[in-house]
Amino acid sequence: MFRVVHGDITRFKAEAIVNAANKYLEHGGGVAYAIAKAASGDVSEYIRISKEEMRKQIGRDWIEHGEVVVTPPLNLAKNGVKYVIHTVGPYCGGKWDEDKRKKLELAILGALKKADELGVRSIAFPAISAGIYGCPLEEVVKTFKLVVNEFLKSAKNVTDVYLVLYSERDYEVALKVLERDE
Ligand code: AR6
Repeated sequence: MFRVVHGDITRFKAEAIVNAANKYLEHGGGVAYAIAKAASGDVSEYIRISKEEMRKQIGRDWIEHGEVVVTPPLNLAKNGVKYVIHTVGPYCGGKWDEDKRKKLELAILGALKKADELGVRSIAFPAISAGIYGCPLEEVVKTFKLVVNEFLKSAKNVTDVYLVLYSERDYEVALKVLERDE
């Protein structure tokens, strides 16, 4: 099941939540800052943990589209969160093309595959790349819809995937995209 919901991902109850990170896991703004703040209270400490895990899990100081890093939920465990999965979407700056779509697909799929591997049943995503990275929200939601529905056909553990829209307006846009059959 794929569903769009209106809310704050730092309050959302799911076994895994995804962070719309940058490739260095700096968590300087947007949903990344909000997640780091909610998880640890101390954003620079959560950045330190993220970078340490990135070195352990990836062996580098940056991630490519499709690569993900998992960090502990700390305070977000109160929402039933077991893992925070960091993924990096494309930078669009208002533009959209096949290359950006492909990078977003990789970013979404990387997090879904990791969650499935970890035995997670429910996972919540923010609208990756639709904020500071400036990708058109409609295209982002369309990409989510296609990637998630395809992924769910062969998932072993993941059954519930949520796209959490922070603003009422974004939520309305996302609902409209989902209602279209394309
Ligand atoms: N819950 C759910 N969604 C949220 C929340 C929240 N608490 N806060 C913001 N959003 P962005 P990006 C929405 O900019 O475009 C960071 O600095 C927001 O309205 O967080 O992928 C990273 O470190 C938007 O729809 O991520 C990177 O440098 C969506 O989350 C860069 O921003 C994504 O917006 C990544 O940019």
